[in-house]
Amino acid sequence: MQALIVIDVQNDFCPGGALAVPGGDEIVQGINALMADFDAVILTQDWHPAGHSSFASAHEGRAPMSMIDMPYGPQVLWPDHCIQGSMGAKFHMELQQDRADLIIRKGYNPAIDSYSAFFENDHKTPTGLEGYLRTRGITQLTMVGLALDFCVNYSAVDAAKLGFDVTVQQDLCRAIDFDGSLVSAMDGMQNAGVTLD
Ligand code: VGL
Ligand code: ZN
Repeated sequence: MQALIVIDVQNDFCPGGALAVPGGDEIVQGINALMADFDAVILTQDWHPAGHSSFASAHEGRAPMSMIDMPYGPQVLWPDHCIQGSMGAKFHMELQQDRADLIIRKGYNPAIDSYSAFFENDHKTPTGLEGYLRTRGITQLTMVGLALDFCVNYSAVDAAKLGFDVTVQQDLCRAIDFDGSLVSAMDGMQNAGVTLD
């Protein structure tokens, strides 16, 4: 069983959004077309409460895109984005949502960010996606979406560590590319045994 996992194709990660990824909207039609090739389609949705601890605005005097040490490790402070129920948190209007078997939300814990679709950034707290995939007998995953160097990267590496057969289809991803993040993400995925297609 093969699943397509579509990571965070949401308005805030597309041009005009609060944390716009360059070209983020260019991948939508290609992702829609790919859905027919899979047994299961899963969408992930970054879903933060207002005042989330990953927002620079929640830390007095801190600028967006600066780093902070959280109890679970270093964390980039982001502009406010993907606030629960907001327009920015909605999927891109043209993303085909009807084909999705599961929509998994992440980043709802106010104290911990969650780039990965499998674990929060403490690398311990599960989202439940692993159990869903295993109970459905899904072993092969193809990942696409936003952003290649953050949520796609963390999701792909976690999935590979959990023993799934993981491919990232790069032409249907776009990156933030902040402070060397893209180069280190590509290295990390390669080392984890992710197939970069
Ligand atoms: C993401 C930064 C913050 C992502 C989510 O989807 O890659 N990046 N929240
Ligand atoms: Zn986020």
